[in-house]
Amino acid sequence: MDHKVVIKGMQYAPSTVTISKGDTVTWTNEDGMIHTATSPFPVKPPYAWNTGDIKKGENKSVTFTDPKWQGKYGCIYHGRMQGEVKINP
Ligand SMILES: [Cu+2]
Repeated sequence: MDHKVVIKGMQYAPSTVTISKGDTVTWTNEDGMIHTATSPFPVKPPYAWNTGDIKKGENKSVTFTDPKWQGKYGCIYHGRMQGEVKINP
């Protein structure tokens, strides 16, 4: 299953997505600046997962094959952006 998150106004919407293992989350950036969706939060390497740069109008997807990838995530460039992926057991 694919879950969609829109990035707009420096916020992830919805801020929390609850998914099943193996599902995909797709982020779409509607802001004029580049964002990422990157775990863990606070964002610092080594990353559990990372969309890489998402430019305006672009989509990037991550498939959550590892339950340990659940938790809060943020943006590499903007420290106050915060979202969360919950993975059902
Ligand atoms: Cu950002």
